[in-house]
Amino acid sequence: MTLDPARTPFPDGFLWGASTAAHQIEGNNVNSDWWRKEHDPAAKIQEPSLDACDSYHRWEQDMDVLAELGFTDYRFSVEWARIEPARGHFSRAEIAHYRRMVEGAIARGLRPMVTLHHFTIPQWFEDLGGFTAEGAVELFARYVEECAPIIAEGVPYVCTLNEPNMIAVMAGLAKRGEQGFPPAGLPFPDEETTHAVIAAHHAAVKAVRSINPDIQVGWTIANQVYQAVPGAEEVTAAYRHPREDVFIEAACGDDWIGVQSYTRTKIGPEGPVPAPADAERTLTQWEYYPAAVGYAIRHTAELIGPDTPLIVTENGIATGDEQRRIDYYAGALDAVAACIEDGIDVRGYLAWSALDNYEWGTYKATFGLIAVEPGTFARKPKPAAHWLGGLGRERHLPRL
Ligand code: IFM
Repeated sequence: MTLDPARTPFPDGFLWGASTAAHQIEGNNVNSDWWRKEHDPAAKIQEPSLDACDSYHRWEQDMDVLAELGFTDYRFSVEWARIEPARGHFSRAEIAHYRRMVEGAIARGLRPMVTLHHFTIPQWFEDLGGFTAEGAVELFARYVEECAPIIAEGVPYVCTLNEPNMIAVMAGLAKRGEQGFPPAGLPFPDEETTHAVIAAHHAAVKAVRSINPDIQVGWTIANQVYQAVPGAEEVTAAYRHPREDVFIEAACGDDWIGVQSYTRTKIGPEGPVPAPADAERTLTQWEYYPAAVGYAIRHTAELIGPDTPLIVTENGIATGDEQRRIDYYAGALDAVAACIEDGIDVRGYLAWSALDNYEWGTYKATFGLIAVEPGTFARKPKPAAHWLGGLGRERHLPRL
């Protein structure tokens, strides 16, 4: 794939990075709800996270590799279950650990984007009832305030909660005692959880701004790219609203909003329509559809309006075919560039994920730009990592 020197749509300061989440890469997150779930046979989780990528100890190496590859930004999350392993006990050591990570990123020329909550919660918070428990929003806000030493200096972007719509979807499944997702589309989100996470986000935005008003704070939405089969436009809008739009609307007034997309979902008059049997699928069984991110950006921008910048905070593919991974990123970046050329304020592109990691129940769905050898934890950048990192340096787009 040759680069087109005439096509450099990315503005100065564009975030060019990769994303991770603590539970998926750190290993031994023993005080979290997920750790307990992974060891509960009734939860029927394929495999536990165990040591993950051992990034709790190897974060310096992760950052070295990303910086050497040419990336300028690194999104990682701090783990509430480590910072507050027991209610009201805040670990100074863990706070210092995450501060070292922030400083380590800056020292390597990587701007840190810090996510405060990426799916996992402390087990004690889960025992209370999670986000819908009495006082939960205040407990989350208190945790955010305690993160001040981590984020107060040198952190340009903070994400409060990652994919709140998926949190509400998972809560809906759990409340109804259902296991697994339907063949297409998403289960109905729990409405109480939807309200609770929106309240938690608003409380967290306030807390972050009082820590440092210069921090750009927002949250990141899982965009499913619902595409209406002709005639099903109203059904599609009604299907999408509780699963996505309500969370985008709740970001009004934030400093930015995160777009996270991987594939699309077609909606017909009766609801979601599975992709045809012969459609190309990735290791997560999602339809291969690199254009998704462009649709996700356009829908988000239309809903939130021109005053809120967008950042692609996750986008990528689970595959073992390294050429297909590059093809996917090339197609996705082409779509991102077209959005920028059309005047949409997209400020960054962060790939999911920096490393092959724990994909919520399995290590088989390899989303990583960097492979991690089981047992030795050796990091090995894949061709897409070199390609994408180099593109970050050049800022020219490939000619497709
Ligand atoms: O791995 C997840 C991540 O934790 C949240 N967004 C989607 C990714 C791929 O499924």
